[in-house]
Amino acid sequence: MTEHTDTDRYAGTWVVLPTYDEAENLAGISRAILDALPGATLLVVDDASPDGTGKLADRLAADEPRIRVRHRAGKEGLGKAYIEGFGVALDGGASQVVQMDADWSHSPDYLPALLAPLADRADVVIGSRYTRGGGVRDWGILRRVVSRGGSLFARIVLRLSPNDLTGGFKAWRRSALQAVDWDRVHSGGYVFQIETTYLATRAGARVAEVPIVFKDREVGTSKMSKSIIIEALLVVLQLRWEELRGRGPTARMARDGDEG
Ligand SMILES: Nc1nc2c(ncn2[C@@H]2O[C@H](COP(=O)(O)OP(=O)(O)OP(=O)(O)O)[C@@H](O)[C@H]2O)c(=O)[nH]1
Ligand SMILES: [Mg+2]
Repeated sequence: MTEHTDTDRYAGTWVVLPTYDEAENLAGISRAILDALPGATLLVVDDASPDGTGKLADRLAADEPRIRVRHRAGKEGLGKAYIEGFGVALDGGASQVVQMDADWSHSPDYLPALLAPLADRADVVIGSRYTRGGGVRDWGILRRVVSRGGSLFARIVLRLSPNDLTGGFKAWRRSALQAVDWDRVHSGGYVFQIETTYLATRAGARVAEVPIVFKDREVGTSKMSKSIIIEALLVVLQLRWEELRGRGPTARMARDGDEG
């Protein structure tokens, strides 16, 4: 009866999948996610993709009750899509939530390993390229330096312990999502990943890393640009500045056994 056990095991697990022009990837990645986590709920958050990803998601959801779709009016960036998606998952009763990309960069094969530390030792788990056993495939030297350097910069400036702060493959306990003060998030774009790990850490969440090998997208278009890098540097400095001025986030994490 392994099937039954698996379903029980991932009931209450939600995977939030933001999409913008992922029509070529969505059907396959959705199937792979639900195969990896049989009892889970998959929430697609689509920002009115011009390529019809949202309509495709509706068709998939019509045939598969584990798939839900949240349509947003227009492209507002990854961060806004995630904040809305996390809210929907919490309202839906999620006990743990995964965030991941729809372009196969984050292999669904890692999902069980990513979730495992939530059972005991972590409140947030980062799928990490920069821990032993992790890595990147198909990236040129420039992209490697930017990603690695960005993580290192944020790690030093914000005094955080994870090695991979810019990756977007993460798992959250419900209590960790609830502990983050989402109104504090500055960034709509990619620095969102740094910011959320920072906010979770300051809120009192225990953060763990598990190794992943990141694969570059094969279809669709990349959105990395110079302005994204500059935004990341400025936001990291701003977070540190606010903290030095005594206006940083405060501990809000409820521990098991705490009241409330
Ligand atoms: N809902 C929504 N999803 C987005 C938005 N921007 C990106 N995404 C999705 O977020 C995930 C990560 O975006 P990517 O474009 O793959 O970002 P990346 O991995 O940094 O860059 P490349 O893979 O090189 O393009 C993918 O599933 C995108 O479809 C957005 O504005 N709204
Ligand atoms: Mg990508």
